[in-house]
This record gives sequence, structure tokens and C-alpha cells, in this order.
Amino acid sequence: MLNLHDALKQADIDPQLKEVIGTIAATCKSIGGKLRGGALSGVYGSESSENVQGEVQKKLDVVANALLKKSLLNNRHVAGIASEEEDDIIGGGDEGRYLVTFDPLDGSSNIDINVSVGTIFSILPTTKPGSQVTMDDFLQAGNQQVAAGYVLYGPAITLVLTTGQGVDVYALDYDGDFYQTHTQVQVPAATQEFAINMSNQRFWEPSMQNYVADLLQGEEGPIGKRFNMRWVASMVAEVHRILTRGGIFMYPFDNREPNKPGKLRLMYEGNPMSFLIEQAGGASSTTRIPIMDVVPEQIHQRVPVILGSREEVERVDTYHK
Ligand code: P6P
Repeated sequence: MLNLHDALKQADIDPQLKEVIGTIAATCKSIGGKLRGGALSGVYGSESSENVQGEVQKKLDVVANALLKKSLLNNRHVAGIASEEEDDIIGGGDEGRYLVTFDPLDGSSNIDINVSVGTIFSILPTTKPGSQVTMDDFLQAGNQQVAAGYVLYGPAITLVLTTGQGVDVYALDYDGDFYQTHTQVQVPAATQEFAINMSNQRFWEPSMQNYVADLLQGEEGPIGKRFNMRWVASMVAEVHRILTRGGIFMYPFDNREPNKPGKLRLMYEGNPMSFLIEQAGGASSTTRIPIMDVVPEQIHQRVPVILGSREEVERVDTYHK
């Protein structure tokens, strides 16, 4: 079995990028170790603090963020980082050529109930090598990403990675190494499984309400087939299911808080997951344009997210035309 180190050695990418990916994978092993201990690790529960998103921070959010911040800023190839848990960007070494944005522990409301959570990361080239990074350096569209991936802390600890040449999957073995289990993963073009938080139905745009209503009519409706539903409330778990067996994941615009165009964040959720899904032959959309075409204006900006099996994403887009 090929381990991550040897797979990266074979990859036709910048050796410095390989080192950044290696740092992320090693740090996620440590995060996985904290999670494995569960309540025994003393990191269950919430801090008294809130993050920039206005969300109460779970203790493990803070621990995971600190581990990634430390290890990435110690990697001389990292020019800067941005985290869901950090208000502002943090500059790294002057010689660094890569920017890393990450959600250190996505789905952390699932930690205390022992349901899968994950770390999501996105890697961009710095636009001004050799000088201190600024916020503007990070505000690049998702189609500028050079790598993206996630680590899913589930029954197995799984790393899913793309460097723009397809999507590969690695599992963490007892010896502490990631071994490649799947390569060139493909998302089935069609699906009969959708994922959305139905409790927001009355807040969606009419086009989204119409699509889901048609979808729920199953064989008798205009879509003409029966759908099953899943909602884990952990994006990493939903995306992994879709990469494994197809499906469509939707967190659309809702008018609960009109100043927020969606719940999910563009830079470290929408973009990396879109890169993975599109590299695996799937599609991703805001319902108007591909997510990776969105030009960011703020580091924590939110975006409506529709992604998964290409035929179904394209169908949602037609409902919004
Ligand atoms: P809701 C987790 O908080 C997250 O950011 C994603 O991982 C997940 O898909 C979504 O929010 C769940 O949102 O509104 O169902 O709790």
C-alpha cells in the first residue's frame, strides 16, 4: 500500500507544496488523537468564548485551531494562514509561497454526541512571494486553489486530497501512517439521495422551495424518481458520502438573516469542497454561478452551497434560471 509520503513523492507538484500538505496531515493525526480520547481527553464541552462567526467555540475547536496554527506557521513554506476560528489572517515566513485557509474542526457541534467531524483545508499560491502577506493576498477565487482536502474523523480517520490531478483517499492505519485506499475517485453523475436541513424550508427562495417540493414528489413528480434524505450536520461527512456514492448537498440562501447569503463560508468550506467535488467529476454552484468563480471580498464571507452529482446540481441551477 502506498503511504501519503510516497504518494506525494511521486506527485508532479512543487516539493514545497508537498511539505505543506505533509504538515497538515501530521497535525490532523494529532487532532484525531485528541478526538479518540472522547470525554476522557477533557476537551468536550464549550468555551465561554465566541468566534468571529458569533458561534460558541467548542474546546476542541480551540485546540485544533491552535495545533494547526502552530504547525503551519512553523512551516517555512507557509506565507500565511486564515482560520474560521481567527478574526484576521496571520502572516507566516517571508519566503513562504503558500497560503492555507482552514476550518480546524467542522461540524464541532457533533463532538459531544460522538458523530463524525472533520478538518477542511484549502491551499492558495501567495500573490506576492517574499513579502508579508496581507488580507488581499487571500481574496482569490476558488479556481486559483493549488490543493484542497479534508480529514474526516469518523469510525476511520480518512484524508481526502486533491492537487488538481484528481481526488485520492487515504486511511490512517494503526502505525500512524496514511495509506492510499482509493485513487481518482469519481462522483456518480446521477443520484437519488439529497442532503439539506429541511427545517429552513420556509426561509428558502421560492426556486429552492419548488425544487425540493418536486424532488419530494418522487416517481409521481416531474423529476420522476424517488429520493432518500440524509443530514449529518457535518459537511465533511456529507461530502465524503457524496464522493463515495453520489448525492447532492445543499445549504442554500435563506432569509433567516438576510445579511448572510448562506451559512457556509466560502474560503474554507465552499471552495475546498468544490475543488474536490469538481476534480471528482461532480459540480458545485451558488445556484447562480460555480462556487469557485466567486471572487471573495471578505475572508469569512458566506456563500450558498449546492454540490455533488453533476446532473442534480445542474437541475437545481435550471430551477434558479
Ligand atoms: P445546521 C457545521 O456547523 C456546518 O458548518 C457544516 O459542517 C454543516 O453542514 C452545517 O453547518 C450544519 O448546519 O444549520 O444544520 O446546523
